[in-house]
Amino acid sequence: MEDVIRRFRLEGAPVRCERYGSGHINGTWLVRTDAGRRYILQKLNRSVFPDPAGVMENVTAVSAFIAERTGGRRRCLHLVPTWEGEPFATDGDGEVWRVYDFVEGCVCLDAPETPEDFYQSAVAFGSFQSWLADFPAGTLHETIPDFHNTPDRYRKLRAAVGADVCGRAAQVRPEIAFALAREEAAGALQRMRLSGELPVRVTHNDTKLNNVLLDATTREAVCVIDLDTVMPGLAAYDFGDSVRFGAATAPEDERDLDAMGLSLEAFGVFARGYLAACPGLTERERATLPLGAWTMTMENGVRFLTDYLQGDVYFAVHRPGHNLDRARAQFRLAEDMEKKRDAMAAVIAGLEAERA
Ligand code: ADP
Ligand code: GN1
Ligand code: MG
Repeated sequence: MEDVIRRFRLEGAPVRCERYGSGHINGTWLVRTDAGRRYILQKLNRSVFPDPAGVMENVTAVSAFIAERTGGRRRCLHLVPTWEGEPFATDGDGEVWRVYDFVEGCVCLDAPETPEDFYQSAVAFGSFQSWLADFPAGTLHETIPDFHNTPDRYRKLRAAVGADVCGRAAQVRPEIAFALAREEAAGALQRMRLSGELPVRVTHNDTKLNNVLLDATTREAVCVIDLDTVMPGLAAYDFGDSVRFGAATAPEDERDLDAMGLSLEAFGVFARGYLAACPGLTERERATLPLGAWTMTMENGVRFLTDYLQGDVYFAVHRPGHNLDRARAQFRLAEDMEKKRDAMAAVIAGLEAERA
């Protein structure tokens, strides 16, 4: 790692390098230099992102577009090039590394500390989508094909159950049955995307609260990070994944399932911020936001369960059974959302009435 960091155009010589953050995909380190500068060093997950050059082209283009659109230095990520002027470096093992300026003076939260934090994250993700409304979507690489193609996620689950490479399927029959019973409903958004009923926009696609930075002092939204999955998608994905993660009453991997549910208050807070930042959503898009929350919750549950069956090869795990805990928590959350479907729709309708 010492060797690779020296290939980037840092200010000062690196003096410390420590693991950082709670992402599930890339390796992330915080680097300090003797000039007092801080940087984020990342090792891109090569099995998740088979085309790293495509990922880096997307990140470069999207960051430049937002920088120009907003004129704010802290509004987007800034890549630090290598001494040769490249956006990333490849080491002797074929691993791909990149460096970002550390965005100073921010907090990155795994759970909102106040409703206002969550509101600000809605403003951040909503603004992100609004800023990218005229981005030439056709130039984006599809960094992970079928990322939010929920029926395809189900196909992968069924294949994993069939292969059962770790012999774990027998012990998770109830979870498999829960998922399969909802397969048809979980495919609704994808069908609406294919039929053209919902417009395809440039979306972030991984809108967890810990993919946004808030100012440490004012607690206002600063910027959206983790741009590896920026691709054409539906507004309901971005809205939905934020709700899944941040409007839940417990963490994504909660083991006490009775603690897991949807906070309708938090749902309302997020919806208010998102609709304010994205005023151009169509009526149909607004109506499908609750479906987005439920679909993203089911989809993540299916993905965690699939990864558990495959032997934990995709998401970073920190304890035995971690992916199964995550799947169970997502399914419990989805079940609670089913009970609160009408209430979620009423919240959206209420916000629309206020705006009219
Ligand atoms: P992953 O894909 O593994 O989730 P992220 O790009 O989200 O990786 O980075 C992991 C964590 O590192 C983030 O949640 C955030 O805490 C921190 N981080 C990433 N980039 C920056 C940055 N430029 N400035 C400050 N913190 C950052
Ligand atoms: C991953 O990279 P990270 O930790 O922000 C995943 C998301 C999941 C999320 C679940 C590229 O997000 O799709 O929703 O974990 N990212 C990728 O916590 O697969
Ligand atoms: Mg992340």
